[in-house]
Amino acid sequence: MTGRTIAIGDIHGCSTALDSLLEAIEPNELDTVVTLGDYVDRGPNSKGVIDRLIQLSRECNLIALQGNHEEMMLDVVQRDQQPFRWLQYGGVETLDSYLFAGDMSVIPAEHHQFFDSMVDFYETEDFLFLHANYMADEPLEQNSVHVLRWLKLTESTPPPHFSGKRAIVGHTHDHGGEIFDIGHLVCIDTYCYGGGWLTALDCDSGEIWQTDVDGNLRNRSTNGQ
Ligand SMILES: [Mn+2]
Repeated sequence: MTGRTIAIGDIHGCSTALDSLLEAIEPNELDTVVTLGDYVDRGPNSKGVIDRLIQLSRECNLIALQGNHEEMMLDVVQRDQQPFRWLQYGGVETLDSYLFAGDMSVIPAEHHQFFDSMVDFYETEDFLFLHANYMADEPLEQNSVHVLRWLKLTESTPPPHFSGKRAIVGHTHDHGGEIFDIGHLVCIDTYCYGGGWLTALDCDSGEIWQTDVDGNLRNRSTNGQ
């Protein structure tokens, strides 16, 4: 018996949405869950999101990708860089969630272990998973971090990847909160923190789960989707 392969889009501190989403999905030890990055910043409880993802890693096979927001955070909390850029892009909310009072020791060792476990991409027989974007004619391992973590689909929408695999990505949110699906590429960053949804996609069956920032599950049978 093989498990499901489920991708989860940009969470951005929306821990209540994540809790409800996982309650609906009920991941088990046979399932692979690929979180597409951007766990922290902007939303209300980044610390709670990381706590829940650590718990999730004990419930299923969790593959956690690194988003550009984790890169900005780790530049500050692990690499001692100037905080201005990160704070401008939502880091203030993240530090608040850790009850930051001037000392980075508020970030538990377990969280650093989680951050250290993040990968830049994940690939299966049928799918490519990455945070932001890809170069269609290159294997993912040759793609730059700039492309994989930062390049918006609005700057460059790639043609099908040469591997023939379908790409599942986040990072470029739709202001209307809807999934962007052009066949060879699916973006499931549906803007939860800004009034949209947190989206999970079962990549093989096409089943979709969505929750809002308050944890309400979207009823997809009555909305014509
Ligand atoms: Mn991003």
